[in-house]
Amino acid sequence: MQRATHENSNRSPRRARSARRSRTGWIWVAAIVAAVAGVFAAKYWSDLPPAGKVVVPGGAAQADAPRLNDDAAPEPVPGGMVWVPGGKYWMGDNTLADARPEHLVRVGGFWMAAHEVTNAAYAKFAEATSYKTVAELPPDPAEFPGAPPENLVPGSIVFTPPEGPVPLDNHLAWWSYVPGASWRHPEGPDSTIEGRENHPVVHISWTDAMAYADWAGKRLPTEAEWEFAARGGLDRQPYCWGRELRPGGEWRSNIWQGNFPNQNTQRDGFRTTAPVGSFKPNPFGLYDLSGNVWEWCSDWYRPDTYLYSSDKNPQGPVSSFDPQEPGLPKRVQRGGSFMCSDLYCKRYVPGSRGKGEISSAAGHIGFRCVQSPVKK
Ligand SMILES: [Ca+2]
Repeated sequence: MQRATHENSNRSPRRARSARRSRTGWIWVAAIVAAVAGVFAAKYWSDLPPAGKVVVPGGAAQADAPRLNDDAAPEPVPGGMVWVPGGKYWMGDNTLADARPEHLVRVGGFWMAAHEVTNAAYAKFAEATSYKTVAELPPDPAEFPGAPPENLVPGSIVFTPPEGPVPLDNHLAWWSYVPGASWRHPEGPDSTIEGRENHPVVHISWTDAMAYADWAGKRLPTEAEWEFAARGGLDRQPYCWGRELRPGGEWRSNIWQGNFPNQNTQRDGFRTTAPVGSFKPNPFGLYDLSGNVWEWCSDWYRPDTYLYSSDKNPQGPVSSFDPQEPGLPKRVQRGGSFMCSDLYCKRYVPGSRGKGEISSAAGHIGFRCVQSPVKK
């Protein structure tokens, strides 16, 4: 199952890179820090409610039926977006430690992009603004004291599948820091996005996603909005499209088939990213909310968010805390990616949560935008 790093390499890659380069000097420090953090994390996670013993905030008063708002979609319709009507729904997943308890939440209606942001769309933004993503800029030496200057080069984390089966407790067996990798060069400097214009943009950090959203006059979804949209009006179904993983034998999202991480049988038709809209949409008309690429949300991440969160348009906690990497500021990611495998990470289901350090990117992380209706 997913850990801080699961199939998602969202420990800060720049920090990880610095540590690797001065491994000898840091190994004992890292071991001590990990031991202390582990003890702390074990205590912390033991305080989270166990599966099957969930207390619903608000008690019986909240145990009424979920519903969809029936307000008509406001005009005009923003291009490429679909109306998500809002309403009341059961948010969360009691089978996952950081997604408990399932609880009733109200969200208002909003527009959501039908697709993840594509390479073509991000290219327009980059051309108009000359914006450079975090992966395209050299790391700040102040963040990595002691790192040799020649090692402070732009780059990002790229999935590099091993030759054969590997233990699933060490993500470094399938993730590599590749100098020159970025959204323009997803597998490294020799790769391009030519022919992949309608694929989701990847190697996008939270700050890169926010920059695009600001430019576009949009915003990132809250975690509650994202999950409401992903569930498509279905009540507590295990998948965004209903009860079955493959209704009628048909794959409904781009995830991983085969033995992760060395064997990808591509039964769904795609080894890495798929062009947006390659699979059927959910009942709201939204594509790829499950799999393909992780999608950033606006909320800070905490594993205990749902113990305290508001039941009305929750905006997330005021700060982040990840007991697996205390001190690193993390935001929520949702939806899983083409690397999600039932053998390792089932985070492509709608109630599950991911997380990422805000300046960290990787080859399976993208986003989509939402927009609030204009108030009359
Ligand atoms: Ca696939």
